Amino acid sequence: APGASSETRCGFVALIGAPNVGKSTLVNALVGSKVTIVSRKVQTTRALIRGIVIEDNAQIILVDTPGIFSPKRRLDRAMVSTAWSGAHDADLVCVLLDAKAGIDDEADAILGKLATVAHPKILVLNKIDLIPREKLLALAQAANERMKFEHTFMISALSGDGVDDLRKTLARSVPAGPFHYPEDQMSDAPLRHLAAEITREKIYRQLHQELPYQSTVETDTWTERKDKSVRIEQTIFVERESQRKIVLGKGGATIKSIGAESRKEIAEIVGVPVHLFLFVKVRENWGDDPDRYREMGLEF
Ligand code: GDP
Ligand code: K
Ligand code: MG
Repeated sequence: APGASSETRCGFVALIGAPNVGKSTLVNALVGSKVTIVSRKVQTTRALIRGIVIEDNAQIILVDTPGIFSPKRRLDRAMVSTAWSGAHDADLVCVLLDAKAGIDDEADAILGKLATVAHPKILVLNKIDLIPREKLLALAQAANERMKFEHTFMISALSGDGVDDLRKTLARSVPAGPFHYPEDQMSDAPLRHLAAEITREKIYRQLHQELPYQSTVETDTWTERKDKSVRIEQTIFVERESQRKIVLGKGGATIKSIGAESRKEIAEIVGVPVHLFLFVKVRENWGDDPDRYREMGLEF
């Protein structure tokens, strides 16, 4: 029968790499829809987020991880160990390098530690739109001298160049077995979580100079109304009163514009009109509170 489990393949693919190499952009490009948020800011991705895509009768479950870097704060340590646990739990590991940055200290440390991960590995050189081809080949060679990669891809997650070939190879590389998720599911994150993440992305984009990354967003209520629209209430948590003022802006101008951008994007994803209500609250030291990481889905 079509779709019988003996003919299908299914597996977990972890995307590992330094902050800002383009892991989240690639997950969205492979899925073909936004399932995880992207920004120029490091540590945008905090937990393991799964994007799901079907290709050639294979269900590929992409695990977007927080970037790997030398952790100092407690939240940072939790994020880095979460990233590595994502690699150990996967069937396959995609190692991303920023082709322009090459093997810098961060990439060097990650490659060193990856040599101890037994799973098959695929090397992905991303951001090829930013460098000439000769440099790429030298980088591919240098990385392949460090350990065995099953394949090497040179892609631009941003433009989509090379992404289809990578998806096809992933489909062939995951193990035989039945699908883990329904065929139409693109993410394991509930919509209310994605909606909160989208607001966080807009905060980062508008306030990347002024606001440190200690802010978090929660969806408090999600109510479907008779006219098919959705009313969503979210709270933005910051650590200090001064940060609350920054998020609000003069006369509430900043939060208004964050809300407008977020509402537009959430509405595109849910496909119905959205009424978004944002609140800003100060919650001191949440960055050091282990219960907060648990709510965000981090392991530590
Ligand atoms: P992550 O931290 O590894 O998840 O990286 P993100 O996906 O958040 O991307 C970090 C930044 O790199 C964002 O500004 C992206 O738009 C940018 N970026 C990602 N992929 C590419 C690419 O292929 N080319 C270029 N030029 N920029 C990219
Ligand atoms: K980022
Ligand atoms: Mg990310």
